Amino acid sequence: MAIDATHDPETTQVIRGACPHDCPDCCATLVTVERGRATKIQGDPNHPFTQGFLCAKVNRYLERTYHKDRLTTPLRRVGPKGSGKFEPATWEEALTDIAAKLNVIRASSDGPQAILPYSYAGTMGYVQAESMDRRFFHAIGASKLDRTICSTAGAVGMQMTVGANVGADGEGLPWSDLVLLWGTNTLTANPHLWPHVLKARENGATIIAIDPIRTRTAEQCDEWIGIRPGTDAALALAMMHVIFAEGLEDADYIEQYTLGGDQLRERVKEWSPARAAPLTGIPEETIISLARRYGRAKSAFLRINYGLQRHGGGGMAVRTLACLPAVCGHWRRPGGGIQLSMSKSFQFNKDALMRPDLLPGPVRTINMIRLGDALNTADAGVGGPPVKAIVVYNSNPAAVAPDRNAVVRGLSREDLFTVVLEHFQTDTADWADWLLPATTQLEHWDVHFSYGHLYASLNRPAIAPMGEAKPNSEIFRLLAAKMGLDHPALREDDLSIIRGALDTTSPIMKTVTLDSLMDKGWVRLNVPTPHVPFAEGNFPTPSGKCEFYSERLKAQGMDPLPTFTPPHEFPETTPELAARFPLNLISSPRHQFLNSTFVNVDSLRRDASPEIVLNTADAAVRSIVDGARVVVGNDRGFFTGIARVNDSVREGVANAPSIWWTKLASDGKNANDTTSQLETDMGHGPVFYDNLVEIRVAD
Ligand SMILES: Nc1nc2c(c(=O)[nH]1)N[C@H]1C(S)=C(S)[C@@H](COP(=O)(O)OP(=O)(O)OC[C@H]3O[C@@H](n4cnc5c(=O)[nH]c(N)nc54)[C@H](O)[C@@H]3O)O[C@H]1N2
Ligand SMILES: Nc1nc2c(c(=O)[nH]1)N[C@H]1C(S)=C(S)[C@@H](COP(=O)(O)OP(=O)(O)OC[C@H]3O[C@@H](n4cnc5c(=O)[nH]c(N)nc54)[C@H](O)[C@@H]3O)O[C@H]1N2
Ligand SMILES: [Mo]
Repeated sequence: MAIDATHDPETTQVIRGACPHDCPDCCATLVTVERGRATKIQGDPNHPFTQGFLCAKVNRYLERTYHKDRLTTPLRRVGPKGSGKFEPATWEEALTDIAAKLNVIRASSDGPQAILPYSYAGTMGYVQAESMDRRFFHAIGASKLDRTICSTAGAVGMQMTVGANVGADGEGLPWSDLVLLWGTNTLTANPHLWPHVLKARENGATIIAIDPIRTRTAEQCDEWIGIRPGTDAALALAMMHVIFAEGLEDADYIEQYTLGGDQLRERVKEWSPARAAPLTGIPEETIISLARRYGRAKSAFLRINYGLQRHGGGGMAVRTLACLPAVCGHWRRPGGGIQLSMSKSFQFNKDALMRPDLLPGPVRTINMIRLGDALNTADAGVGGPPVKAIVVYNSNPAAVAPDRNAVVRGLSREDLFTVVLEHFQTDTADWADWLLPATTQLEHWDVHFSYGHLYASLNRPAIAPMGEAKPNSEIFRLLAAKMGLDHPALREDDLSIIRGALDTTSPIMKTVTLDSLMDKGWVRLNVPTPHVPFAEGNFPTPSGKCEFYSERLKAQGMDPLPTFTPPHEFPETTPELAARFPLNLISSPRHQFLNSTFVNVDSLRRDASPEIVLNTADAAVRSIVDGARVVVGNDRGFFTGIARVNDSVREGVANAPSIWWTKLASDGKNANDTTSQLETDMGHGPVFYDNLVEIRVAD
């Protein structure tokens, strides 16, 4: 059977692709196509990191692709705003009307900045997520969107400490002697790391989960440390206290490759385990034992992910944890170090993709997590004109953005012109004036980086577009032409865009060529396996060292040394709020969903309803029994769900596996009815898990 043969309707073919979803794993896929129809999707068994299996969700990708509810023609709103009532229209009608309306706004006194793009990571592919779309919005001079909704707090925390969001290579795990899965639910959010973790265990490593929730990952670990949310920096500081006090640091590594060792040593003297214990909710002995194990290990792998940085002090927490491997010299060896993300190892040519040079001049930036404020304020919350048009693609803000009530209030504005590019009629799509059908990964070209491994991948279209669906890139090309924009960069086809993305002199990208990608579907960056980035320092910071002490943070008025920054909503610092709302709600991904994607796939949602997991003690004082219908709320809003009472969450914490489509929940709400638009200490990120609520039995 031919792999990637030219499309021949008479034969069975296997087409190489890449999973587009927002997940560190970026699996290499093989799609079997029979007579033009995809009949099977599987992982590529030759891919060294993802090794041929797919997750619970992407195993259902064909069900999603051929779903009866796929959008197949442009749709024009006919009912009142938000009613979700549409009628089919032609592409010509849709593009003509959208172009005219956007041109009117551009020419009005509000000007082009009244137009706001809103996108995130429905697909991670460069072509469909950050190429023609960005060129289009740059060319018209629209407001820019600060895409903060996931990772910026941690990314800045890493940048300030090790210099960039570069991490330890998961393929080094077999050499690890201790693995800390710290604020990450590996088996759900990053399942292809797990076989590598198991290799470490086979070789004798201990695996420890540090998470307020005993997740399915924590259950598989040798130990679960149930930390209080938002207190990780305090734990790391106390660990360093013990490490320095007992001489477990790597003095030579500190001397050669770090900045501010003496100041850090002084700082952590303040952080005895006795001080950290009540803050973190972890017994002193556990802190001491963890510190000793970490200090005595030779090659500890610290896998953090984005869960732990969704708190007010998230940037500082990541920064503080990122000091640990330098203090103990774990970076020296394969399997040692810290990994938040591998993303900055990839050096695709972003300027060629996005063409910032097309911008007519400086434009304002709107933070995507403050969409509620941006849509409800005369100056969009940042100065300048109100937002008069929003073009949403690769995102479902009416479900995923914080402070959902404010977002929906904004989307309901009669004077807001809303265009949504989608596969399905999502919660956001219900608010559209125009709803445009987009292709899925099986139907378009793309090129991918990964944030969990070091392989770039190519995605080839396996099947023809469903109905009249078009790739995002094509929709923006057509819209640009209709609006009279004639720059050649707005006409480039998808393969040329990919060529441009690969056009770089960066040595790490030397192996990543269109030929190599066409040949095998994926290719490793030009680094050895495993890659040990900081064995001899070479940190991409201003000083070239791991910066325990950061002049850059000091210049921003922040503490230049690692410290503990409490959450915005925290009993010790906001006691009155905590008295009214004593439970910390975490709303992390449900195993079967990918953010709000896949929620409408029946075999994944099954007949489930939103659930809220409570600790037995917290349930008892509220007379909540397992299976009861409960209301979770605070001053921002509320949502309902079915209580699950057990000890998989620590006391004081509740967990609402997310992110539900509100229209598939009986109350039309979800966890983001309770989350806030507050920002993290670094990177202007969201604080989804820094969220105090009260829970009671529903009436
Ligand atoms: N199946 C599935 N996979 C996914 C996703 C999905 O929706 N579904 N989403 C993808 C995306 S967009 C991302 S960003 C990643 C996220 O990947 P992860 O960061 O691994 O996922 P989260 O579930 O957000 O957070 C991980 C864990 O952090 C814990 N946590 C929350 N607060 C704290 C804290 O203060 N300290 C500590 N130590 N732990 C805390 C949560 O209880 C949770 O178990 O996953 C990706 N993969
Ligand atoms: N309460 C709470 N809220 C959260 C989180 C949480 O843990 N708890 N997690 C946060 C995180 S980490 C993230 S990353 C964000 C995720 O937020 P989003 O990036 O908005 O993710 P999704 O909800 O998956 O929505 C993506 C949408 O893009 C569409 N899509 C996919 N591919 C394409 C394409 O090629 N073209 C077009 N036009 N559309 C496409 C999908 O159909 C889907 O509806 O949510 C955040 N919100
Ligand atoms: Mo994310």
